[in-house]
Amino acid sequence: MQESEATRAGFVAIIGEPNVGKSTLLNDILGTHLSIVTNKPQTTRKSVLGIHTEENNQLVFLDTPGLLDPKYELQKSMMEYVRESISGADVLLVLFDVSKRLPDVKNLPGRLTEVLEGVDTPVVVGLNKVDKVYHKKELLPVMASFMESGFARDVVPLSALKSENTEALLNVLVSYLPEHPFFYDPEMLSEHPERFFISEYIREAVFREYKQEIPYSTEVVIVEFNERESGKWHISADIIVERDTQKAILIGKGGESLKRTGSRARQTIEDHLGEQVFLQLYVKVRGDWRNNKTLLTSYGY
Ligand SMILES: Nc1nc2c(ncn2[C@@H]2O[C@H](COP(=O)(O)OP(=O)(O)OP(=O)(O)O)[C@@H](O)[C@H]2O)c(=O)[nH]1
Ligand SMILES: [Mg+2]
Repeated sequence: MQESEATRAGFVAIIGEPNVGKSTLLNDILGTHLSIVTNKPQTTRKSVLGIHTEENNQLVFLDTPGLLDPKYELQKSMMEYVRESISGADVLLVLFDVSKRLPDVKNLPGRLTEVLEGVDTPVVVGLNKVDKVYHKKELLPVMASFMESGFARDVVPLSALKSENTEALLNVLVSYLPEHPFFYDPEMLSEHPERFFISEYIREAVFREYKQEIPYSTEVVIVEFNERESGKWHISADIIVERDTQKAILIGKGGESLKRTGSRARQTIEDHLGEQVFLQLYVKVRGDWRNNKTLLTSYGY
């Protein structure tokens, strides 16, 4: 980059219903497993910042929790993350999953219209999971209606999973960024502390290992994180659940389930840190933590 050349830089909030592929898209753009992904909705709970720097452009993405009608204090704070991310954004990327149903601009989910009320930031619509759409022509009228209604300035069909059309999406998004110096060092991918990613990778392992309500009743708190000059890094974490019965399920017969979860998480953490890790997990019960404001604050919500 030459000093004299103008740079563009700004914030892109990725918003949408749960499970539409927001985190997968961020990871695809950054070319790394930054934001956790599972096949279950409500995986992302906080905004995850990811920085994509090209020659003269810097896009700072915020991957946000999927939109929902909050039933717990936890979910209220998740939606607060969405609102904050929207309010700081230069452009909004509203993502839809078109693999099962095509979105109808005249009948958008209430929580989406609600969160966008009074917001005049430009919207780019991403139609994700087109790898699952056999008759791609069906997308054309949907794209046209998003444009004609004035909801979107641009519409981009894509597949985050197969990395299809994400380059085109980036070009569109860049066009909405202001001329501005870079916000971050071009080498940086994110700004969260390592502890954040480690707790996320453990939560991802729990989401992948357990069914039904367990993932949703689980939080992860890093208790110890010791970098070592030589030898394995020591990490210990509490897995918080709401009831004794959940604790028993998490641990499993003879501790087998917890062991599997731990080794799954350890692999992801080692890939991320590029270091060998000794990971200790403890399961703790904190009744109704999802509604306990003091606990939620201490968990960073
Ligand atoms: N077929 C297909 N699947 C996808 C695509 N993008 C994401 N997925 C899958 O959709 C599921 C949800 O992906 P996530 O990236 O976690 O979705 P999200 O919108 O971040 O979900 P929340 O954080 O829960 O709101 C995962 O199983 C992904 O592999 C895609 O382009 N095509
Ligand atoms: Mg997500």
